[in-house]
Amino acid sequence: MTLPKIQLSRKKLRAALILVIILAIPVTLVLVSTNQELRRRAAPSPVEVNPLESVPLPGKGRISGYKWNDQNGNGRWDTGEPAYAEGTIIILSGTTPREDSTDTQGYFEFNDLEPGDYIVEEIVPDGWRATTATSVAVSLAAGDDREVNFGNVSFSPARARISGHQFNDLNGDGGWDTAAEPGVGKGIITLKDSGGATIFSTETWEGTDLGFYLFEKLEPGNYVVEETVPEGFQSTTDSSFEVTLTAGDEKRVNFGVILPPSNSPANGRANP
Ligand SMILES: [Ca+2]
Ligand SMILES: [Ca+2]
Repeated sequence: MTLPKIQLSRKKLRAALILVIILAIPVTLVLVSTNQELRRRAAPSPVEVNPLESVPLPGKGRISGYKWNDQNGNGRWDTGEPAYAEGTIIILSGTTPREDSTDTQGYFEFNDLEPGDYIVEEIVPDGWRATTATSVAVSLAAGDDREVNFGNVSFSPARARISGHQFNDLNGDGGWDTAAEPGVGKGIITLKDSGGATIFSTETWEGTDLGFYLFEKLEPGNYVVEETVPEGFQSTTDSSFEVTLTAGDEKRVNFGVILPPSNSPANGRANP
């Protein structure tokens, strides 16, 4: 038996192709929407109470959020910083506190809450310190959906840190006028031991907290922190500083640079 031959004209083929595309559009839209939802959960905004899109049960409200490992301790959830799993979050209302643990995404939630005033509180584990407020007041109206996030950083009192910025010292005075002088991203800062051997080099940040750098989990001792002056710039501070760290210290060292020609004074001023 031979099957009947199906012959389609070019016109019909084109029409069939258009039909397939039209049918595929709603599927694509659903996939995009799902991806956006996943991204929202994976990268929430830090430390603010924001109304979300989803709606709790009629007449009720919801408070949810994340706890994250604020590895650089700056109070913001930066790209690459992981969630904090199994943290404890408590919500207090009158005399009936409720408790939840963060899941593997660092997420917690309190659903179907009566409208009213709540305090959301995190328990900071041993060996960690909070980098955001540990207690946040939330006023919940019917239908409200609020987000509260908590940052924690691992902190051993026996370890120490050195952090700071490379900044564009626009007025060339060697000091960082933070309101008017932006940081300089992609600068290179190097940590050396007291003998001058390089321990580690890092790039200053781009985007949020422009120009920031950090060396953490350092043993107490003597170090040298040194900048590489970005191409085209010259220094308005010393380019190298000796730093002595004792247990638990956090020392800040800022480096000023400026684009010549300018009225910048001679190099070699002391770090403010
Ligand atoms: Ca951070
Ligand atoms: Ca300045």
